[in-house]
Amino acid sequence: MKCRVCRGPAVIDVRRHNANFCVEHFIQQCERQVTKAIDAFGMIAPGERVLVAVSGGKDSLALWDLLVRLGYHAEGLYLGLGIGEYSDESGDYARNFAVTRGLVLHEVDLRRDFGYDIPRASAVTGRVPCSACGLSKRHLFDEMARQGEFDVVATGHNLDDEAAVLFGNVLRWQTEYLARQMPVLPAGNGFPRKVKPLVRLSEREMAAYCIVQGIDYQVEECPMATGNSHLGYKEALNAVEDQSPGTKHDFYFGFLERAAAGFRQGLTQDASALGSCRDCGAPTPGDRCAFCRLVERTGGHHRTQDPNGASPGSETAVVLGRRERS
Ligand code: Q46
Ligand code: ZN
Ligand code: ZN
Repeated sequence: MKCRVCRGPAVIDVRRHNANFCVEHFIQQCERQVTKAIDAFGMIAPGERVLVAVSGGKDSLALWDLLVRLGYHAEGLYLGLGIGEYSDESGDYARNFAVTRGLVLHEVDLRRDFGYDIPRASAVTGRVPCSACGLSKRHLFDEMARQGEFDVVATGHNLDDEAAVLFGNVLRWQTEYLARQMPVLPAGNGFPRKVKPLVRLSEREMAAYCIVQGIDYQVEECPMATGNSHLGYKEALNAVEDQSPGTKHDFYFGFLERAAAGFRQGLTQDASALGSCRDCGAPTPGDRCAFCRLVERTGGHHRTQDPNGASPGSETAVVLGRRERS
């Protein structure tokens, strides 16, 4: 197996590109795919401040690493979800990555800062854990982006994730979701832009990227994901991809190029201006945002005072390493 670029010994085959790469040219290939996604969808402009949603898994750490390599100002935010050992370990991977590279990692811990965790939120709401988890993540990433003056929040969703979500949405013709399934959600109404720079790279490539770059990551998946229908969709798509490499890419990018605009036309736009949550100040159509209502239902509390003496309501952040402002 020879590298397509230099003919040296290859370490990975990427069947959908019908190509093999050595370490150096595989890293370049990953950088090129991220650059291509960023440029094609206008994800990040030069000089913008990027907040990376860091879970401690391969995708988010590879994304952070790639953005920094490409010269972006990228800081991380890790959320402690309180999901047993999984959370303890994933936090260690995120911190270790930041410390060894001298990057800034912000940290919010649901139990410490708000007095609840995801298992408790799931129990009191009677809904699947991912529902309270998604709500908490969206709220806290948006809040950190506002308070830290980040222009954009970047998440590590890769091609397999996006194709699986698309597959699920198509199977049930979830037209509202199809209208919103984009690699970029523009900023608006007090919310930051959301981008997915890994959409041109697969899960396998991200695992390989971490290995060749010496990035230690949490290999275990979240235990709460068991039974999640997306895992089944991924398996189904993998079976098709195996037979016919490139199908996942064509499915997802074909949708973006040829079908997504049609779904967006049917989207009902709510142009009404949002007010501010009376407890946390987040933009919300009601009096209090969904996150503050969730915290109350769990018997939790508002953010605890920053031990470093920052003003109430400001980010309780553990900042590691060196802070560089560009
Ligand atoms: S962390 Fe949270 Fe995921 Fe775990 S509870 Fe569900 S949403 S599965 S990416
Ligand atoms: Zn090579
Ligand atoms: Zn609120």
